[in-house]
Amino acid sequence: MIGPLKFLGLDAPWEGAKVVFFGVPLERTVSWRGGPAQAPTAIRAASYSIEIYSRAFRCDLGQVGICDLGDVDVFLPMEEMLRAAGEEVRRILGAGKVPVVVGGEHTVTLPLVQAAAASGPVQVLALDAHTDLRDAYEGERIAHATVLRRVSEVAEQLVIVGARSFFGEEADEPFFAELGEAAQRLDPRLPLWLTIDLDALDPSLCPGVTNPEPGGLTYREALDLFRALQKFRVIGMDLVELAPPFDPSGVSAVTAAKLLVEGIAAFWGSS
Ligand SMILES: [Mn+2]
Repeated sequence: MIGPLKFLGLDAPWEGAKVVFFGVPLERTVSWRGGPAQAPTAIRAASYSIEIYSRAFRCDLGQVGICDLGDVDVFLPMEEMLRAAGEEVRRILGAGKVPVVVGGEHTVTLPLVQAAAASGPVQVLALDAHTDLRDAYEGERIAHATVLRRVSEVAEQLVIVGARSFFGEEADEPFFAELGEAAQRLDPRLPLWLTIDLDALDPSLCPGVTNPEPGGLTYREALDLFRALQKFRVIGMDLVELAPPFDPSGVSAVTAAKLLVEGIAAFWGSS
């Protein structure tokens, strides 16, 4: 017999782990169609269909030391889910380890960045089709559509790549960068948090998201970006907004799992 699903089937003991994986199945402020609550389980299941070796970054993830803590309790009120996620990140960073967090809706990124910023200045790179820069959304200041506004208030710097859905004149905001200029915009002296909203990718390769938007990044472009980020000190990452019910093929969950493999290999695969 074997235990519950673990990301990539890997579960190093906490003591020796370098990367600590957990899920935040939050789904409370979605605006069109749901599903992100199912994402952590879907990503773990999909991870069983991919190899743990990254050819792109020449790394065997079996050697990295990855432990999977499971998920934050889905039945908690939203505020408590967010608080629990932040506390977990604080504990992981405090132990000198790397948090890799899967949502859930994009709102989960806020407590993660807050936790990272608690010990010093941090910069954030967001991959997102949407700007998520509203000040409030349906009366709420903390929601998936406001999350990057709130992050921008906590982070030393925010850079958004992949945005192609704007709600007004916010295109003039200073946060947006083209794929090729993202690395130049970041500060090499500051620790970096990477948040990946899967809708940044083109919906042809990742249709199972809450709000798909045509004209997105290719998988290879995402890997090129990871390569460009290798010279930064990436201290953690999250991946959000997978909506498994909207992709009966399951390929979106596989894409999500594979992207996590490549990210872990690129940023924490050596030394
Ligand atoms: Mn988003």
